[in-house]
Amino acid sequence: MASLLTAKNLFFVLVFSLIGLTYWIVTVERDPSNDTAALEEELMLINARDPARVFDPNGTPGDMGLPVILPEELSPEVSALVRKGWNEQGLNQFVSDMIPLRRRLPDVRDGWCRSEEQARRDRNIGPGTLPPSAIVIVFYNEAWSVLLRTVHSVIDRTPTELIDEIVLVDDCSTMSHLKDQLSSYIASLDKVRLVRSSERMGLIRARLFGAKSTTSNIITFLDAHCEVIEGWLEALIAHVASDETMIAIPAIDWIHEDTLALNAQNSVKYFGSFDWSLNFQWRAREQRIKSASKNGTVFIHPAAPYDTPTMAGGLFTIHRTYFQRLGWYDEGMEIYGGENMELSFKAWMCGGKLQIVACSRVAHIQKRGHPYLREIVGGLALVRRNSIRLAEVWLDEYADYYYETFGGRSKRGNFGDVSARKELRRQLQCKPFRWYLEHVFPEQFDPSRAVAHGEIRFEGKTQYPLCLDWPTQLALVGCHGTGGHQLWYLTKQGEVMRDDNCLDYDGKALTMYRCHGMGGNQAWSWDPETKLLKKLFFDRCLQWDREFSLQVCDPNEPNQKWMMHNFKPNNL
Ligand SMILES: [Mn+2]
Repeated sequence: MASLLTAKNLFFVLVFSLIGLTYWIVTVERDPSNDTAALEEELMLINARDPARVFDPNGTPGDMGLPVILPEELSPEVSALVRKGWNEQGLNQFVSDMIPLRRRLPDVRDGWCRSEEQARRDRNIGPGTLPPSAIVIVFYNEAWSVLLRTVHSVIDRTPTELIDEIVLVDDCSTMSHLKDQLSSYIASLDKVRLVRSSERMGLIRARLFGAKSTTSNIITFLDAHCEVIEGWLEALIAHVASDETMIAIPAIDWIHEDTLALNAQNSVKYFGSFDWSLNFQWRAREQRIKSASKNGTVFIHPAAPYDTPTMAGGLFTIHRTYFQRLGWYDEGMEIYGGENMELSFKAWMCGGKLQIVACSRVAHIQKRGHPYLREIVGGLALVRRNSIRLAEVWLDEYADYYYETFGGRSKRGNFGDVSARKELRRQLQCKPFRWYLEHVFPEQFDPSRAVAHGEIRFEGKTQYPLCLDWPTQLALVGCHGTGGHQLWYLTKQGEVMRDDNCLDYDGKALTMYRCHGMGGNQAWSWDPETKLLKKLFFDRCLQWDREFSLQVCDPNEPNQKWMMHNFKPNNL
């Protein structure tokens, strides 16, 4: 398992030890007798000390989504507080706490959205005539300021007629501010209802617990660390109101996890994708916009709703009846992870649609690390188990390409009983996964069309077998036979691909680069006879001699020989 000691792994070991150490220092070494008055004084100083850095037009930090940047010099007490926030929340809670629970955000929608909204209202489609939605927000040990800013943003920036109720689901939090303090705070808020679970359910079951506790026909899910933008819910509801099988997703803007600045430049430029490890990914829309305007005779505005093959998972609007018909989530899945893919695949495969409503904008804090999983023993193994259930039920013959990412089908382990989920799929008469790939996500790399896939093994003389490995830097390390960083695909276009990244040679440097699909620096050929891996155009072959280089091709040079597996010449 030499690959365990790759640079990336070492980096993570280092980072986690540092986090552990600082946490220890903060919790153990902190003197509880420190007087809080001095601390408060310093906080006021932070606010006042450097007005150029803490941009603050109305005396309120973070107003209009502007960044709050802490001074570089902080007292040990404040530094400890800042670190504590990061450790517990995966975001800069200290900064969040400085920002009022109700802050203004700019209306970042495309101008087209406001005219669409007005046109709808002129046709008498709007608040008062559109069906209202329940808004379900699950939280677990969320920071007070982060959770309440989510709730207030919804109340302040949503027409009240569109809100059936706001259901806060406490997934058995342990932090004291989420007990009586929260109950009494929300008692004064109109339409907000708090339900609590007496045991940890996990995000997946907690969302369903909240959804099933409402009677609303339309359910909107939000994460507990969001701030909505004017017009967000109206656009979502208007889009699903007349189409029961439509799942509408807002464009997700980014609240910076360190400064809590609103960054709303890019959200509508992406659609939801996935890699063959079944991780959610974003992918640029550019090509899709181009080809739509090429084929179409009707101009489609870029701010109009657009198809997305997958969803990130936390934010969407769905008809209760449709969610129910699709079998809700797979409740055999634990905590979180994989449920977003399940809903995405089955919505498309079973006759529905998934679209991003670009006029609905919700800003979201992407936390660092996985705070939701942190206290779960074997949290990341649970995500894999969920994904295996997903693959078993929905991926057909493509399931094996997922299993190869961790060493194959024999390494699946115990994933529980999926027979009820398979029966659900049969009853709904859903289409095959291949149909989904061809019709919903044609630009996705299809591993069944790979010319070769598996490890790429060095055939020169070495003490033990070495394989091409790419976590963050290209390396040659001991072959481990369990996929991961050693799982490669040779595509029809000659790309040597791993996780959407391709082996790239520009005449000088050999690197891994995001695959661009245009050949050039990323076009290679592999000959199963000579085992040479040749860079086309430069007419050089990949050689390893304690380091990588490209040399004049020589079929008698053992250091230029590379073994690829599952060679399928018909795919050339
Ligand atoms: Mn989230």
